[in-house]
Amino acid sequence: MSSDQNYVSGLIVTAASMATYADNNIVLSLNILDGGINDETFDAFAQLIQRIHPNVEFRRFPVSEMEFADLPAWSGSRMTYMRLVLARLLPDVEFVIYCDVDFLWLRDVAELWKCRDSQYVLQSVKDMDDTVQKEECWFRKNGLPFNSEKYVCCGLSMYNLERIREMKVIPCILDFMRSHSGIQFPDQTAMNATQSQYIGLLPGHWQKYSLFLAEQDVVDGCVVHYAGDIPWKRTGITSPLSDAMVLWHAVHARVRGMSVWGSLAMFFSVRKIMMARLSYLMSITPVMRSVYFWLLKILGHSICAAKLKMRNRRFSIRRRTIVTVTERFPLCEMASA
Ligand SMILES: [Mn+2]
Repeated sequence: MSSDQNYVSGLIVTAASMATYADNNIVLSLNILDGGINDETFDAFAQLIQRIHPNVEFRRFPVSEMEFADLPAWSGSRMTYMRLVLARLLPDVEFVIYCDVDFLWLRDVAELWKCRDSQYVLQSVKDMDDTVQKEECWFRKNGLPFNSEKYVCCGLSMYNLERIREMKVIPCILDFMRSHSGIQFPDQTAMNATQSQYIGLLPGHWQKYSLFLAEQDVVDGCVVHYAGDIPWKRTGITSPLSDAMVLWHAVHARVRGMSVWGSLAMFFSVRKIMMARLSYLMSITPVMRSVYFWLLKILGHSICAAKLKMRNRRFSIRRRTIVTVTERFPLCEMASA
């Protein structure tokens, strides 16, 4: 996992949920690529995870975005490139699971660990349709072959570091990024373009996108990726406060010993919370939905309506299910730092 101080809430939920669902008999070895987390915050975070899982060990690696200063920023930072330093930072490690910190684990990581297959450089889940379509256009425009069935999202990905070192994959990826302009998903695009024959597909439950999260996914157990839907960053009419987001805040609140409302209020104003929730409820209620989209259109927000319609293939999650999931988490009170 990689995080800076701004993403600490994400790191807490990602690691706490992984620890909660992980088999207690495994050693959960967490490698944190630290882009500038305060020491007090890191200690409070480590204590919290140790309270959740009996066998957890931490390794903290200071990393700097400056190493990748010549590559384009992604969502305002270069932390995405930290995946590329794993093979160097962990010279004696064969396999590693990399996980972004906009995740919520509702499944045992030990089960994913068993899926590792040494014929691949990288194993991951197919990306969402929107992304695959965008990438298909870009690949075609650049005269590159594209296999839409094998285009993966690197947000949660399992790497064979041994093969990466042997096959000199990293220089090849950097080279690709430096020689192509207008790359849409920096190192992910490069990984898919250069390693396509060494990519293994994982079952879909190892990455369910929050924008399309259904009740059944939660009940069956999956890993949720809040891709383009970060629960602590944006709310408003076009980023509605969905049930998937409420689920994230419920877990965040639980492990930090606060109320769901308290978790939301940490990041957003009351007005924004109300608007975002109302927007969500309107856009999932059958009749209201058409009225709402029509209203937005005549008020001159047609782009906003279209965006919402496109994103709004969300399903509702029952309150009972959210409570059941949340109660699996130990009630903690993370030292405020
Ligand atoms: Mn992500």
